[in-house]
Amino acid sequence: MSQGESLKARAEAQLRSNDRDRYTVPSSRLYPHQWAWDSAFAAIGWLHIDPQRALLELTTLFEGQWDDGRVPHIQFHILTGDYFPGPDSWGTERTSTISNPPVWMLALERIFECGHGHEQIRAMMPALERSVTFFHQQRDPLDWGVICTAHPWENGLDNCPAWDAALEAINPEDAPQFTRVDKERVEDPEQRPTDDQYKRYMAVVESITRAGFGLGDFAVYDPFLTTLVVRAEGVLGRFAQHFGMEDVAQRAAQRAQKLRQGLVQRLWSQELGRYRFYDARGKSWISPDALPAYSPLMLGDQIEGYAQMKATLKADFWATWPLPTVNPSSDLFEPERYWRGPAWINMNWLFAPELGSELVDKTLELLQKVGFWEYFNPHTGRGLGTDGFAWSAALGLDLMVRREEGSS
Ligand code: 9WN
Repeated sequence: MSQGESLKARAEAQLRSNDRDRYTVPSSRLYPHQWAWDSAFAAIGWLHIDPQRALLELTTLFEGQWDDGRVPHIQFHILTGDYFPGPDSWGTERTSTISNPPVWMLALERIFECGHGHEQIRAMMPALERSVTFFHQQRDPLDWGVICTAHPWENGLDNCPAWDAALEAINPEDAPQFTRVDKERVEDPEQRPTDDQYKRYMAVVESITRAGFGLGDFAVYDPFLTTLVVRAEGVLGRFAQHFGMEDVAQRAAQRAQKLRQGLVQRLWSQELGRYRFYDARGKSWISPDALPAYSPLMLGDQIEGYAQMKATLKADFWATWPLPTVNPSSDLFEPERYWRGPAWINMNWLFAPELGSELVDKTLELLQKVGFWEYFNPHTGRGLGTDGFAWSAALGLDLMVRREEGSS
């Protein structure tokens, strides 16, 4: 068996071990429920094993969609009490109250372009559109034409330095009493957020509940989430064109255009050569030299700053095991702490089409050597967080297939 074949076999075994029949858990030990963006990434892996299983992953995900269109970031199909915060803390029966980057659209596109699920996707079109318009309707409090994230967990980059200032303004004492379970489930609790951060996360959850599940005390305009909403609109538009739904295609194009303009007019900084975040509650700019600040690169060479950002990522962010989530030369860089420096496979997968085959080769080499960890020290390659992490396996599998197809 070649190295590639053995990595494929291991990725498949990993996904099967995280499989809960209708959905995939990110990690059996640390995250034993259905997370939205993890599930979408898992579907991309399932596509290469069993396309029907990939579609089932996403139809299960959409069972949890709220009437206002939001696809909740966690669905608790089984009430086990083995993850904190569970539904009681969110004030719901079965879901969290925030969304996640709409990468389910990217997963569906990958499935679609491999020739599967056309009829199911056609039937899902109204739900898909609502999953994206939710962000326009409920995540732009200043009417800037950009999307904000309502909780550090909403854009998925929980501990990113972009949230520090806005979280500082949250009173940790507003959080109810709670007991964390995550720290017992990783080898080294130092790699997880601190207790003080957790109190602030829970205080933000409380504020969202108080706001009737609208925006609470945390609202940070975010180039990463905005970029992924633009990409989701692109997929929606292409699906709509394929199905002859001209009105849907037109609406998606208009919304995408508005966000592209908003990104450049509101968040681009010529001086820094990257995009900034803006705290809509504290009314202040946040400009960490972190990977998500470069994410509009994913929109292709027509976006402002494309060449400059690409050059920076290929120089400053080119660690032994790229891509670090914070520039290693920044004071904020911590190579082993959650989203403050480690490399993550989903970020590599998202950036790979623009950064090319070297990134894909390095990513696959890392997975081959170290295994399907949650995140990785970008200098040493050490696996961090939890092992047996679904999206590391699923996206590794997809990168392998793409490399073989010559389309990475
Ligand atoms: C909170 C499941 C999720 C990922 C996030 C990652 C982490 C949860 C946590 O795990 O967040 O949602 O408990 O830390 O940061 O991106 O979706 O894998």
